[in-house]
Amino acid sequence: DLKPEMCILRQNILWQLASFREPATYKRTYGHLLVLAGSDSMPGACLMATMAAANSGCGLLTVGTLESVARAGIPLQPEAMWKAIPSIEGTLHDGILEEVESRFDDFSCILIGPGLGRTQGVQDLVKKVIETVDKPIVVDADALVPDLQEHLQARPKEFSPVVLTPHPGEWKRIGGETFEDSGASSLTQFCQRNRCIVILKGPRTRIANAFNVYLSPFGGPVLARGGTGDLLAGMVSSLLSQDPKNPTSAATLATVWHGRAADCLARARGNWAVRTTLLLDFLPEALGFKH
Ligand code: NPW
Ligand code: AMP
Ligand code: MG
Repeated sequence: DLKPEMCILRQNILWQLASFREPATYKRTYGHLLVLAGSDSMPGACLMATMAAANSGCGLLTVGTLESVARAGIPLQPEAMWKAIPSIEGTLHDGILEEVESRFDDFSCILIGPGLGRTQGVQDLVKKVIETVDKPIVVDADALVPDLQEHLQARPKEFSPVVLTPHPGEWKRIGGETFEDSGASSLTQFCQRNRCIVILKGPRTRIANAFNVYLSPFGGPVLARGGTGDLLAGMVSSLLSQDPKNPTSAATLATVWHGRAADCLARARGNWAVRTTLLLDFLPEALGFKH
């Protein structure tokens, strides 16, 4: 019985993102992410995840969302392709899958969750995506539904990896232990049981797969404001869309990059007079480029 230990992540893993791109590459070399996010009352979460994805390297980006969200988002993020449907009860529902069907083979990763809200329509969409779609999936925020473990266990074994990004409240909702009790063994067992990777967010974010647990010492209280998790979800899914077979690598790199950018932001601007999206301006500095 191997006891997993927590391994502390170091900043130097980011060299992988700072290194140059091969000259003979083009946009499709770098993945195509589909973001399923937003509701009539939370367009911002969808936008923040989309902006973070657009700023962290994915080659193509499609957003499947509501018409109200797309209307607000298009002028702010023209790099993304927007596919939109009318809402039912103010939220997205599985009708969006038909809307994006024609490009479905193209997607190398799906992010589901930020700002979706918690209607039955959202729960049905989450169940369908997890149980039937063979793509790498990042599950965040409102897509972390109470029945998530059931859906994960119903997902065919041979399907692509799933990464969960809960904060302690969402972790409790999906049946994880308390944050304090979620040590290395309990996290790896959760990952084995549900065939997933977990980024358990907090002041010291833990990343677990079925065998190992990593701890990120980066990021601080400047991150304690709305939308920082939506940015992280965009970054994890962007990196996963570029390297779909390496979910642990996408999860650890994105967490360290996000945390380091937060440290750069706090050093330059302090912890108080900042807004969440300003973190994106510090992504290059976190990789060692001059601000
Ligand atoms: P309490 O009462 O604080 O102790 P929710 P959410 C508990 C969107 N957003 N961090 C907490 O307990 C997201 O994308 C939209 C946080 C409470 O009972 C989601 O779609 C924004 N919570 C949606 O809002 C910007 C913690 O968990 C519960 C916790 C809801 O997301 C903001 C909160 O659970 C936001 O990102 C911790 N460390 N520990 C926008 N601009 O559009 C315990 N809890 O209500 O599901 O979580 O994060 O508010
Ligand atoms: P969410 O609650 O989903 O918006 O996610 C919040 C993000 O901010 C996660 O990545 C947390 O790890 C991070 N975060 C929040 N508060 C702190 C803190 N005090 N120190 C370090 N990271 C934090
Ligand atoms: Mg969140």
